[in-house]
Amino acid sequence: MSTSIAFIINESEISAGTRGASLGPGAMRVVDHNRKQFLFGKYPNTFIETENHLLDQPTDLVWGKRADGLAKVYERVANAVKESREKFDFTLVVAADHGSAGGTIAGLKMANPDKRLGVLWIDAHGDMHTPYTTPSGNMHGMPLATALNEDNLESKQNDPKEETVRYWNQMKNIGGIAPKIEADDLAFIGLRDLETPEIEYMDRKGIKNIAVEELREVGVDAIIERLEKKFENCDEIYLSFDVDSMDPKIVSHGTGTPVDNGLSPEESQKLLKHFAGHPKVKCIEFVEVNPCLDEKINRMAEVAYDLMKDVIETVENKA
Ligand SMILES: [Mn+2]
Repeated sequence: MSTSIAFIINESEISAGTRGASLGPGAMRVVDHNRKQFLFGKYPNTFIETENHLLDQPTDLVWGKRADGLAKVYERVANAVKESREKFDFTLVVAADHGSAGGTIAGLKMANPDKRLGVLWIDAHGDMHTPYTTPSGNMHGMPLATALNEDNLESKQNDPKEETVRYWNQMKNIGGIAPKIEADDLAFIGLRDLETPEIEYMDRKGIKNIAVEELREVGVDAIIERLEKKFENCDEIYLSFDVDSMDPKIVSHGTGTPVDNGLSPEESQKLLKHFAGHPKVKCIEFVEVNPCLDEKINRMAEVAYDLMKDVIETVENKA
């Protein structure tokens, strides 16, 4: 019996600070076509309806920009992921910006409310901001706080208006389950651009980051071993791969918020292949390819595509 696989394509870019990530999934399809792999055609594709038209208008939700639209996208992503999780062995989410990944986590939890869900977040950023702490109001920096049902009022910086808070609470409570994950079951690799409220939150909760230098020093295998222990008591693991976890000087700057000194594609590949083959991993997400910002034409999409292909091949050979 082979493993059943499905794609969810989410072109929502309303929570990023820069436009263009909505073209990321398409840029990866271009690579697929040019390489004559036809991977996207091999498995069912579900497209998420976006609210990207809201970007053609200013928003007055300063500390949670376009939270009205993102709340709708969350709901759609959560329902699609839930359904896919119930129907298929493995779901590959190819998304634009990282903002709606909280919807992915919600969907996985909604499919199995009694299961303990672990999250491996490979990213340059912590994505644990809230409307109360964000310096920018860009909601792609907040998906993990929705999953954790966290306002982080201890590190409060802003006074979001009532409407923003209403949509924020809606996102935290999707599926009637809050929180979706516990801080103990969250692991980070590659964080190197964190703001004070996020650092304070991590310190309070004892959440650790595996820095790029540390990973390089001890080796990917030792990191995998550590993560295996970390997720020992989780029933399921979701892996979210933000391409900005990788080094823009090695890959390209084809992503909204590139940060120097990131992972190499080889290190990323080793991590992704291990977890793609992991029996507890049922969903992996790729996010934040932005071909509009790519100084090497479509390089970021090529690298992300190759990693995604490795994931699919690994999943296909999973028992
Ligand atoms: Mn991210």
